[in-house]
Amino acid sequence: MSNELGPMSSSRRRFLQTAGLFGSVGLLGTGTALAGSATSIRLPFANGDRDLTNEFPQKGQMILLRGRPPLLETPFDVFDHGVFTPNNRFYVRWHLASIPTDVDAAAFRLNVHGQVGKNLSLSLHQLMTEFEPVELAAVNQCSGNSRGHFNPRVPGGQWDNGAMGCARWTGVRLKDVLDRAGVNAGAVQVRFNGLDSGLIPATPDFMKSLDIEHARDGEVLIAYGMDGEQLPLLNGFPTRLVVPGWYATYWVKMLNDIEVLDKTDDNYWMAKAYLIPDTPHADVAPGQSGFKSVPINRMLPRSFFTNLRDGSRVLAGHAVSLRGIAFGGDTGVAKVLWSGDGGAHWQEAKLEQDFGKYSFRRWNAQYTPRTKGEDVLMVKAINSNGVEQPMTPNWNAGGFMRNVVESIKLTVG
Ligand SMILES: Nc1nc2c(c(=O)[nH]1)N[C@H]1C(S)=C(S)[C@@H](COP(=O)(O)O)O[C@H]1N2
Ligand SMILES: [Mo]
Repeated sequence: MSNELGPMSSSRRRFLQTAGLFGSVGLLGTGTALAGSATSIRLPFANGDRDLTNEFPQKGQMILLRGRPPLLETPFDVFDHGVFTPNNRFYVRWHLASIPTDVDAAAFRLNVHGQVGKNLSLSLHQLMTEFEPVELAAVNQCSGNSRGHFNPRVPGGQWDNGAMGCARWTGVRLKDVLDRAGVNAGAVQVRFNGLDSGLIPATPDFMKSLDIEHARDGEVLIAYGMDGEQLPLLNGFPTRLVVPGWYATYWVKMLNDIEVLDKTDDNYWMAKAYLIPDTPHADVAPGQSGFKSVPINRMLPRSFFTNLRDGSRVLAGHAVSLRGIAFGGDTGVAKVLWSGDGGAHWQEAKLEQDFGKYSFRRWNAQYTPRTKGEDVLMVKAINSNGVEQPMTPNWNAGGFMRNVVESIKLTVG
């Protein structure tokens, strides 16, 4: 669902008024949470002890994986509260240590250059007034979401399942901006770069590229709004790319540079990092070699319980509501199935309101545990391309694209 917004003058005005107001906000979390609240959390894998932090600008309580550059995970209970992840609980992931601590919205320019008829240097005001605004609900999920569950373990950010979130992104079509510049014949890819950089020049700048057809598909957005507000600084203020259905590594934040290339991008972040095995679900055996690698791309379907977790207690003979979220990956959710007996029998869950094929979809079901002891509950999503979550998890050395039917063990008393 790519529903177009009506006039947005009042929110645009509000955006422009508040956009310049950031003072210097500290990006260096110390990992201490506010007194009186929980200060730590144990994620469900070995070495899963984490501090909780309230110390990052525009962020509420988050799980601290690393302070600089920040890796902040969304505590999973947040996903029980609705389809859309609140901006102040939305996860944060940066690669490079030098991130602007404030951005002057009035001076900001988005530059478009390379294989184009004319270079553009667009102010935020131009972006917001000279192109048709569109809004799209879409899941932003890190390629490494759930990496902490990989077995054997792999290096990289040891996320639980909270390196994802869903928001209504407001912005303009990348296609419209490229059309204004006029893409030359022979264009092959479009490269995106943001305001962040490494501390030393030798660190490869973070840049990602999309094929020209993908960049011009009308779905990829340059977003300046997130759930009706400006983007939080840590989620890419003032503009970020939104690539519906694709892993978040392409969703370049603080986007200020777009370059149309006449060849396939060979920069480090496309050619060396974020490569996956070119196998179904990017799945290989540990130690396996000799397979072809390709840049990570489309997401897979996933589903989760949000109101119960491993170890929750329920009463025999009493109905329990099950609630959760699902998403279809690169297309919509067709079905969510759940099992109360470890996968022997499956029933269809009720799907709640549809906010579009790239959005989270809430689901619910009723379940009555019969006998005291333990019940293993499972949930799986099937997307509208017929892709179904597998019973055994995929594996690759990068810890990318974790996908498996989720299960939780309940104590029935
Ligand atoms: N400029 C810039 N954009 C970036 C990154 C980055 O390091 N720099 N990281 C990418 C990766 S790998 C992820 S997972 C998402 C995270 O988006 P979020 O922090 O808004 O949740 O941002 C993407 N965009
Ligand atoms: Mo990521």
